[in-house]
Amino acid sequence: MLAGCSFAATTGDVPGDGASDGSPSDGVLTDGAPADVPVPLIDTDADGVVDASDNCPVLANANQRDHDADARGDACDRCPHLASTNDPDGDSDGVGDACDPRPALPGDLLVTWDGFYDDSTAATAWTKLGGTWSVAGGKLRQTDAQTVAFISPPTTVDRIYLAYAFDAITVGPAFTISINGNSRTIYPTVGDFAGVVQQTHNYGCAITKDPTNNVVAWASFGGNTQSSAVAWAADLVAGQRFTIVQTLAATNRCEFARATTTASDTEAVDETNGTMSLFVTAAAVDFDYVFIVSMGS
Ligand SMILES: [Ca+2]
Ligand SMILES: [Ca+2]
Ligand SMILES: [Ca+2]
Ligand SMILES: [Ca+2]
Repeated sequence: MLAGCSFAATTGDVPGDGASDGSPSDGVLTDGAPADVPVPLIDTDADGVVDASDNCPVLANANQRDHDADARGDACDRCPHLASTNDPDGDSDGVGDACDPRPALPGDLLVTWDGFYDDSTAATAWTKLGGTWSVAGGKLRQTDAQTVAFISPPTTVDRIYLAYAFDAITVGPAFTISINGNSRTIYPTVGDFAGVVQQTHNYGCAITKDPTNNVVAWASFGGNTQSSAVAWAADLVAGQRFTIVQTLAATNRCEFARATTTASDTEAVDETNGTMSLFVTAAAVDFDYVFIVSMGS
């Protein structure tokens, strides 16, 4: 016992060692001995959520959002839309291998992640053309099933890697519009165009319910050449979920998934850089998320 130290004779716990085994150095208040004190509640990132229950303990994220429900918050999840894919990140560029268009080459950068929560930037900052857009219930919703609708994030990227998921709400019927005096039938379609800045070419990936009622996934090359990647013998119907991943660099690669069925199509391109738009025609759709990576040159 130290002279003048009135509590040093205790055999009880002492705070701060992190142990909880009841030993004299135990920091947990369990036995009522004189040295017992409660373990301080540490909140390293000062976001109001103590470390022990914070899904990003060293990055402030008071809302604790975790889109893929893998217990890692969106704010520190290297693939916030794919569960349990934070690691590995082989090139250490902050984009997890599972969602990195170039997993062995550093320099890719996540520039847009939107889970379409109540404070989604899509509700205000995204550019909308046609359609009736809203953000509610964790979705970006377009509810006008008889129009041509576009929406674009306020993001321009060097080269585009794009992933998104959507659910069909209602589909079709097809309708006719006049473009430059020519009548054109608009079929139910959901997809994107990733375009080249200040040029006319666009490289898209989309699915369409075609005139034979099959679902066709296609890649658009140069804005006017379409090639069917797959014909799924099933209707695009309400309640179905689709995912599309587009990689636009030296090639325009489209990957599609509906339930367990996947398909892909690749078009050679010789231009890069651009913006992107989601588009919906003759359908009402909920987008669940959009994830955009800018690939380094
Ligand atoms: Ca915290
Ligand atoms: Ca945090
Ligand atoms: Ca997560
Ligand atoms: Ca990476």
